[in-house]
Amino acid sequence: MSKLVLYGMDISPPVHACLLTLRALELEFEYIEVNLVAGEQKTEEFLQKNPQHTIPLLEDDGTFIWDSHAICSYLVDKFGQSDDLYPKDLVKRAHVQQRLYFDASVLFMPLKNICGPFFYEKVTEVPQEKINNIRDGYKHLETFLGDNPYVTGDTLTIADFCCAATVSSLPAFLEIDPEIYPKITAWLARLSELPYYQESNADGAEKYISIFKDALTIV
Ligand SMILES: N[C@@H](CCC(=O)N[C@@H](CS)C(=O)NCC(=O)O)C(=O)O
Repeated sequence: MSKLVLYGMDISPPVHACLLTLRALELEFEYIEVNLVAGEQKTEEFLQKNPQHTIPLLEDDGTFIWDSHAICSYLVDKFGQSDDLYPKDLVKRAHVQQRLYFDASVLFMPLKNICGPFFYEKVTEVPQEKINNIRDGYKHLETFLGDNPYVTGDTLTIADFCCAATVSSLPAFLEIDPEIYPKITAWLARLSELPYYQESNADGAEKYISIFKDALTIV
């Protein structure tokens, strides 16, 4: 059995996606905290492991994999007892991948584009356009969910973990109004029933949101 190490930080949404996947698969792993605000991702030692200086970073017996979407896919492919969380069927897999890319680009980048300047340059003014980008992501996700319990249909997959990890932290910048987004609201409530959800995602998301409470001005 490989020795897995996850490098992360408690408030990082993509780290939460990896924690959800690791715990769904009941895998043992070591967790190493990387303090981004202190710049620990830019040390020579970390850059050797991930020159893109991002967390999450997974170490599996000397192999380093970064980007939460790549990590979650790898974990299910390598260690999953079944392919439920990341189907091998080409069409089903394509649908999961579409949602993963949607998370990486449409959902996550608007979050990073606000929190990066806040943490590293102490920027507290947020242009309305950045909030509009988050709203666009909510609208698409609400449509994708339709009448399905999960983002790709009837089955829980890593696409739910990745999208939920981001979306549950985005209320730091834009509330998810249950009247406007009933499907997203119900989906997050459904995921929150997973036994490992609170520890893997909700605690960190609550902490993330609390950091931004009353800290930003939309201009
Ligand atoms: N698409 C990447 C995003 C990773 C990312 O940007 N992580 C942030 C923390 S949430 C980070 O490491 N920021 C530090 C940096 O970019 O230097 C993923 O899903 O893993």
